[in-house]
Amino acid sequence: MEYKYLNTIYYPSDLKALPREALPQVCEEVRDFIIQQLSQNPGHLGSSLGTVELTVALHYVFDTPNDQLVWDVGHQAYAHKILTGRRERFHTNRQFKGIAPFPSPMESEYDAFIAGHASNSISAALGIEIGEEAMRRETKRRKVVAVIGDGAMTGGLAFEGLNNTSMNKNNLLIVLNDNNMAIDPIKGGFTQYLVDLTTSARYNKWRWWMYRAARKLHLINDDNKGRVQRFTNNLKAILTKQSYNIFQGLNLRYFGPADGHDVLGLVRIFSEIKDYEGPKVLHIITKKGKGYEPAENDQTTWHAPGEFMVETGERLKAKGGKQDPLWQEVFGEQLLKMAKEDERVVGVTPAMPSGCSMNIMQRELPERVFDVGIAEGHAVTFSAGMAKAGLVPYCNIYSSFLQRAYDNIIHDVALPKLHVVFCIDRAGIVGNDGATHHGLLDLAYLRPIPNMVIGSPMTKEDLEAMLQLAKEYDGPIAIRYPRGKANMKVESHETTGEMKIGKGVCLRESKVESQKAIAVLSIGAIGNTVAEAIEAIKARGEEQEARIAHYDMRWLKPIDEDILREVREKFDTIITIEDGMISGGLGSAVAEWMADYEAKDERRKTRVIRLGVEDQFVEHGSTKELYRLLKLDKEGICESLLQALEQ
Ligand SMILES: Cc1ncc(C[n+]2csc(CCOP(=O)(O)OP(=O)(O)O)c2C)c(N)n1
Repeated sequence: MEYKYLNTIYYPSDLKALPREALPQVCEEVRDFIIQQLSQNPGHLGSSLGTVELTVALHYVFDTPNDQLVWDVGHQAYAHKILTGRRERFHTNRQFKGIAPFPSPMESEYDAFIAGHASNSISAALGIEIGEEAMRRETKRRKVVAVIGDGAMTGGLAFEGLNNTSMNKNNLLIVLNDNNMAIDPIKGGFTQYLVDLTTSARYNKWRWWMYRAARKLHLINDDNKGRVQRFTNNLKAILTKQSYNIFQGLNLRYFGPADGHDVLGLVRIFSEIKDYEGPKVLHIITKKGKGYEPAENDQTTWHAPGEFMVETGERLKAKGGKQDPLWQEVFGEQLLKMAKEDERVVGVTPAMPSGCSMNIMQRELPERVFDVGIAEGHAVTFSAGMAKAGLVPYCNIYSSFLQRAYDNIIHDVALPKLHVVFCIDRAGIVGNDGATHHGLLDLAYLRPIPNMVIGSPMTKEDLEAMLQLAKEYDGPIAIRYPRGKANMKVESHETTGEMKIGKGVCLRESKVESQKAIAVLSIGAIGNTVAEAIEAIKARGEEQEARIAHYDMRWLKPIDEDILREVREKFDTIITIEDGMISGGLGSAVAEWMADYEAKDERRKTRVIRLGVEDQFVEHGSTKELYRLLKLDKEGICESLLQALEQ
């Protein structure tokens, strides 16, 4: 596509060389570029369209990469990538070996801090700001800017950052990008609060004008600034019958609300406030999906719409139909069913009702679903409180986001042994969202916690049964399942057995004696790939296939010791397979059990081969490419099994 300006912009220095009047046209071109690119190579569309003007203005005014731009979540940073050396590679965004899905300091010096998980930008930016001061750099003093959405602002970490910002001497600029949306519409006090703030915009304009005039007349200087600020805040309280706004109450200078789509206005404001001493907040109002009608009209769907036709707005993504539901839909339907049968059942989600399909229940029983904002720690402790009162909360959190709530799980749920059901979505490899979003650590981080029960279903039917069982189990219980299409019951399996906590199932017996045979123990949906690998071995020749037994362990904790005793008696070689870190999960559990057993009974050593993810962060790409990379796809598992059979 021919773009008058964009084709000449490689780095912010090229942008800065343009006259101000060119900026609205630059924005149009960046916006069009994002729409065209994302229609073919899917990604986070709505948020990135909403921040085009903001990004252009920031790079126009600030001296990046010396000045540090910290994006929160980073799903809104496509314009930033495009203007900072990655335009020509942008068609590889989120793809295997392509550019990273979120800002990554490992990829570009323009990405000041890692992003992907919400609400860390203020803390990180404040740390950089204070660190810079402490290091007393010879180089030009950097300015530090955090850009945070109103959704990410609902996270506790953001408030911790704000509070600390108010306590320290610093010059941090926080841009609050307020579009009144997260992925789903945001509810809650803070959002209403921002709406109220926005409606007092006229006062703020007046105050801003007065402030500038007073500064010019030297009526305000750095010494009396605080007092003047408090005076004007008091005046505002009298005029608008409102007390301080929350930012002013924290001694942060508050500017705005400003129109976040007026690029020239933003350039003016940034130029004006960037050198002001002290911490400050600029509140801007934007529209998610700005400039592309379908995205403006259905903001949740167009948060990450998949491929689409630009002209018609038709989305090309095939959704899971009735025959092959997504794991998420299985969860959503089962939760609704149980909620209808049992009044104690409630759903809790930290801002992901559509992502985890709790919106199925939300539509029918809205008062029984609690979307608590982007607040995983709170979601867990809130669930603990509800459990204490007698409800049965199904707290659904994506595996990688649950990392944020580790102590809440331990201290508030596991220790008092409260009946919270953790439904851990997006477990295993998630694909194009990459390293920040893979759910590879959950088995390892949950297993050492006393009182935890941990299960992972291999099929749709198993997930339903586990969710049902979890309702009757009176204690903390976690059920983890991946993203994507749910696997159906495999008819050829010898037995699927009744679902019981702590009981696995033998899916396939070996047909020959021990030394020559191997037992494969898997957990979760990856068991289906194991089954396919064994079928592939069978297709090559019956002899090898006859030497493989396959067990679906179903539960990591309590682990099925009957199975472990059985396989130890029958086999010399045991292979564990999981879609998580090798260290700490099923492989560790089995190896530890064998070591403990053999410490008491020296008769024979069992060889345990552990397959899973080695000690590394896994990059982005399609799940197919990544499972291939990790040798956890059918071919990889096939190879490992054949190798084990040969040894
Ligand atoms: C800790 C964490 N929880 C949940 C998410 C999933 N998530 C990604 S974007 C988003 C909404 C963010 O809302 P906001 O900050 O207002 O940005 P917007 O999407 O409106 O541009 C959520 C919940 C996440 N990235 N990190």
